[in-house]
Amino acid sequence: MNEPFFSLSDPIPFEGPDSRNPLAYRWYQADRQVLGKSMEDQLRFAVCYWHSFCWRGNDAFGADSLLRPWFDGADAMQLAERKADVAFEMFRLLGVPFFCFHDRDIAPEGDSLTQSNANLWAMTEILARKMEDAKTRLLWGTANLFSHRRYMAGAGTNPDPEVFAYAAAQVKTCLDVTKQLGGQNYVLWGGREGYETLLNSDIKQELDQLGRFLNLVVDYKHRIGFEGAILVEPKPQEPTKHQYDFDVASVFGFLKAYGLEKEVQVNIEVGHAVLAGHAFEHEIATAHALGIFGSIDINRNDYQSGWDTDQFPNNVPELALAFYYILSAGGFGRGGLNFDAKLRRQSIDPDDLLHGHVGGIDACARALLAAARMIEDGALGAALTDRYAGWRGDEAAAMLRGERGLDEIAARVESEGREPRPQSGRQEYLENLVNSYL
Ligand code: XLS
Ligand code: NI
Ligand code: NI
Repeated sequence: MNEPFFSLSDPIPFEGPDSRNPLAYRWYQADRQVLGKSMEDQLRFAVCYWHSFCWRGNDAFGADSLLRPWFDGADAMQLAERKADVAFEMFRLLGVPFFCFHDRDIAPEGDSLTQSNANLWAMTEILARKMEDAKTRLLWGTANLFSHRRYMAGAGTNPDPEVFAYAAAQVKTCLDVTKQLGGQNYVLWGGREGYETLLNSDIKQELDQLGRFLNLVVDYKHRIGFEGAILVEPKPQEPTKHQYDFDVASVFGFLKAYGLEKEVQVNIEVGHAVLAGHAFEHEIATAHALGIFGSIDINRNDYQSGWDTDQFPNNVPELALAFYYILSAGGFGRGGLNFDAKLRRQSIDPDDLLHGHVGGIDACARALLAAARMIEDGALGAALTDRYAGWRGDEAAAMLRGERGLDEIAARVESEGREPRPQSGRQEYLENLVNSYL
């Protein structure tokens, strides 16, 4: 019997906004109905395995600061089991409905691909057994195609076809495992699918490889009858200088070019949007506009640092706007809200993991309530509808449908002789309106 890892044994209770208990929910009440669904079903929270249970607190200037009982020892599989025990203990304490992992987070890499696969299947069985007694389900699985040195020049985009093939083999097993565990989605984040210098990188060749790689994944998904969505996670840079899946719009262009825009959607991460110079809600609204919204990785970046700091989310007004765009477009569907967030390097106590998640969950719950008020009140939506009302006229609609040529439009404008009447964009009014719901 192992020592308990956390200080709590009972799940985090809901105590309401007035509670001073730091390990209680003040806003997140799983079964509270919001816009016709429980908070749990609206938000579909997931804990990510890598930051919570695999990261050692190391950074570019210092070694491990987080010392966990499953980090070092002779038997890697035993350590992986101990890690899984703590993971499921935390899922139970938080009451989260989902989790996410990389293949190498849950099971150690072996000396050969065969050995790595055997480790992965053994751990898959162990997780499957744990899931029988837990409410927590798998939101998505993904293959780690960026940590091992074989992937230093990319996986699908590697100049060496043998690395491409190795990565394909790794994804095949990871998809099998994700399906076996009932995963709702499968994610590909192209951590090293980019370049450090153009001097040694052939963009056309690498994009063709990446397009082939993704087509192979989609094809295999259909062959095994995996019902989850395939999601690409955009990020502009880091670790590479440039990543091909730069942002949502670039991913859409890439999907179109390789015939995948109906097959693949996006997993949007707050910190990656910020790195790309976008607001998070910009990425969400763009994905909806292009019909490729899938899921989100929730976290926050330090706005001054210039890298992906993966902090726990705590900014309610920012989250509220993001949720407004997600809910207005129909909510998460198969997607969810994955805490791709890690502790700060000095937060070395086990319970710090609980504080990070409780705060993040509460900030999201509070933001959900504000977003629901925006939707229920309808003033923001009405202002938007109003702004485009002109396009509902017959002539305007005919122009948009492509039924008028440039010459016909020109002739009409000249014959009518009317000057368009500028209208206020009302930005300050709208911003004040948003604040009134928070
Ligand atoms: C890294 C990414 C990564 C993906 C999963 O920046 O966010 O954690 O979510 O590979
Ligand atoms: Ni992520
Ligand atoms: Ni990230």
